[in-house]
Amino acid sequence: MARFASVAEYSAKHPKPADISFAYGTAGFRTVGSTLESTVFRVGLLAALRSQSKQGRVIGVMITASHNPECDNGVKLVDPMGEMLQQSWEGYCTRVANAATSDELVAALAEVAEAEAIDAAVTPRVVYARDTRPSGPLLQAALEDGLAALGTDAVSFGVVTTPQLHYYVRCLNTAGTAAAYGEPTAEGYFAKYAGAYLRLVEGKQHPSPLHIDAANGVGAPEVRKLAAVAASPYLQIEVHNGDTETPGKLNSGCGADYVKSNQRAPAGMVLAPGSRYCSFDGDADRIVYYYADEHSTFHLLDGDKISTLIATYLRDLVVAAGVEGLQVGVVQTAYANGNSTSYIKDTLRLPTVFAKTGVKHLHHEAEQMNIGVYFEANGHGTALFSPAAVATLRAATPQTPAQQDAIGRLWALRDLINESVGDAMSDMLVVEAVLACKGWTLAQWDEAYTDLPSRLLKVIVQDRAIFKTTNAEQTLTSPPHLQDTVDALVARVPRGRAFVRPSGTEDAVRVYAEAATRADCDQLAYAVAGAVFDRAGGRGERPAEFL
Ligand code: NG1
Ligand code: ZN
Repeated sequence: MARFASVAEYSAKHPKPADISFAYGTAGFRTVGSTLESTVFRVGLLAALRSQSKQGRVIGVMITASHNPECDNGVKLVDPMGEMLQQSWEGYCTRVANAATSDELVAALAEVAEAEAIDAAVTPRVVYARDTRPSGPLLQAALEDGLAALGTDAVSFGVVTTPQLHYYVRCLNTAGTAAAYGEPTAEGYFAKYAGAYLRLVEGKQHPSPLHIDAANGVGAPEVRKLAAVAASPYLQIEVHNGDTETPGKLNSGCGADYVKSNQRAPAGMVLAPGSRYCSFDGDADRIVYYYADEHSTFHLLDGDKISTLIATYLRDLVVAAGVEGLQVGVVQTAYANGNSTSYIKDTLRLPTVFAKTGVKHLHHEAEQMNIGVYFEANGHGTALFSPAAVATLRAATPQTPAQQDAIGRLWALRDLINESVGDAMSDMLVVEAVLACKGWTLAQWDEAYTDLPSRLLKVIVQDRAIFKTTNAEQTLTSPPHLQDTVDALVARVPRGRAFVRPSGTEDAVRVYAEAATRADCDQLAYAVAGAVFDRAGGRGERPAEFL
């Protein structure tokens, strides 16, 4: 096919490793960085086709492996409004990545072009970026070959956070329309979020400094730039784990995932009681907060706590605005702490739904809501104002100065929130703004509810594909009868809850458990993990720490 005439020649420079098969999962392709060259090259080809299928609208490509170890890398496509790639294309990506030869590759591309009735005359437009990983430059070069092979009009944004790239894509595709999102430049990004932040906090008490663990990733330089624009005294930050140069440091003993999984402070940070802390992950799309109390006990404010904080503030503003027709809802996954769900339902009295793991699922559920707040417990999330909510706000006629103030704050919050994707820097500013408006310390925020003890374990099995789930991934339908075993174990402990699902990003099965006490929770988690191990040919040591 003439349109793919150059593909074979370029592809020869990036041969596919024969013994590896790739899958486009929850977070795109993600595995050991040194094995990904052919895949990233092919993602360049796919990005071009995706852009052509969208009549030349700009598609994004991000090279990152987020919170995963430094030796890993990954690549994902960003759709025109800055959202995750439409699910129906994930299969194409997997097929194209696994074509064994150049001929097969061209055939796979031709299939996509035909299935999507792609017009070859459209010039594809793609923007791309990467995080700080050492394998990034080589993979970027492979991506550039893929883009060149299809004559793409391509622009690099260099080394930026994942949400910054999502922002640029949305800005480029909405420029000059009623939905214009902002300037597609670094200055535009910082000005938009810093400006909205200052509109919310001006006149409020100045917050104490915020200590940020940047996971030794791209968030470190970027948040420093943000702070320079947002300006003291409303945002004073101190960046820790900001070394993006020394090999081996990215996400090592630090970052949001480490802090959430281990429920402890990152390496090199001693928490002073009364001080305020947060951690980003390696590509700065996740954030968690934490502090130490006067007994130096560690307290985590995870994605659930951030979600309830934002939902509370939005609900208060909606009431204060006195506008009919605005309704806040919350989307969680099964990993949300049970007490956060009860708090949203029983105390905040807001509607809440469960989505499958992976932000694209939460995002889609939140889009169904009037104002939808969504977060994964690990700190990845944001909020969305539906077109209906925006129209209601636009038509509102405030009767009092208080109502006018509340409506102004809702607009400012909407500007402050990165609606394309969860964004650690934007989320941080939202949290800082809400805390400043409420005059709350982290401990006061933490008082909303107490987390039930929880435990997340990983079991390595022969073939995780045999694990199939339903009910927002909370119930196993395969292997047969394993769910009955889980149910029986759960029934034994007060407030017990546990579920098993295959990871979408790692070759492992995840086991989550919670219960009224730490001892019961750990007992339950390890009993379920043991059952999974026995039933599915577990690898390594049988999980049995607490039995
Ligand atoms: P998997 O590996 O499918 O559990 C993990 C996270 C998700 C999401 C993705 C993408 C947990 C339990 N799982 O997915 O929430 O963030 O990575 O990065 O945190
Ligand atoms: Zn991330």
